[in-house]
Amino acid sequence: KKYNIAVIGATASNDSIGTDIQFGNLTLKVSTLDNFNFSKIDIAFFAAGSKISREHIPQATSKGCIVIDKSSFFRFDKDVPLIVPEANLSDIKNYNIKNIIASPNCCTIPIVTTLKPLDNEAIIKRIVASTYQSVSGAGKLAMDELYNQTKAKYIFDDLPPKIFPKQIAFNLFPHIGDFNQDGSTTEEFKISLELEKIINPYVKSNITCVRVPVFISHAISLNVEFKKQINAKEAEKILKESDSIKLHSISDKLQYSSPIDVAGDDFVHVSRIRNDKSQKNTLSLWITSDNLRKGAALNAVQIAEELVKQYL
Ligand code: 2RA
Repeated sequence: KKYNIAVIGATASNDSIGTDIQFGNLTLKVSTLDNFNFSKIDIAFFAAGSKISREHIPQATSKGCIVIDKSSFFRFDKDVPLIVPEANLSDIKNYNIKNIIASPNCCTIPIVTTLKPLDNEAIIKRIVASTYQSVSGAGKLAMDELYNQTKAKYIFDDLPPKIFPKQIAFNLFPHIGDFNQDGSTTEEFKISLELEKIINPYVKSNITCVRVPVFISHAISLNVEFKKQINAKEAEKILKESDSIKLHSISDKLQYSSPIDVAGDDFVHVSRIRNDKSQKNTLSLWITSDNLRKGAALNAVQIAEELVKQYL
């Protein structure tokens, strides 16, 4: 769908002033966020982390601009809808309480895209998830660290970690975000709360987030217990109906997807759906998605499209 874009601007910190970035056929000069005039902007995407969102979003919304925020800063504010269009689009109606809509964590998005249709049918009781998160989730410098550390290893050199807590080349670790008092990490805690806000407040979850030496796309192993009867075949039938999911059925030749297979792709790939024989009404699944697309930018763009379609 094409919309008429009258004004489009790119804004960032002072370090990036004057830099050129491409938007389709346009070249945009980056201006400074400090003096940016939001009064001419209908929708602003904030993708610069919690500190910038906290400091600058109120200034944007006070000028009548609607903000779609990728940071976690407003996600748990009861007056800010946290939206994954495939899962809880109806919550978007509350966008105008604060003129802010939050977009969830890059793992929450593929999880709820997959599980909400199953919840509608069989009601989720408990989710156990282990994530395998690529380094792009931690930004460009983190991608550079994996690249340079890997290269260094091949010439028997060592590049000490700067961005990550441990060596990421040829390694992995269960440490994303900071540690909480109870031993969980902030990343794991956020995903649990987001599942409750999007699916329903009674969904229990246990999450372990792991950083892996992959550049793009996250993978997630899920074990999900339902209140009502459901089996793998029924789940496949339900998920086949979703336009946002590519299902890799056990009857397919290619039975599963890996991060490299899905990088650059807009779908959530669901594979290896199987009955958990240790417990009734429980399924295991494997999902992969491009964390920069459906896990981030694409979800924010989908929110904007729905906003335009329904309200602007
Ligand atoms: C990560 N989920 O992968 C984070 C980014 N928000 O580090």
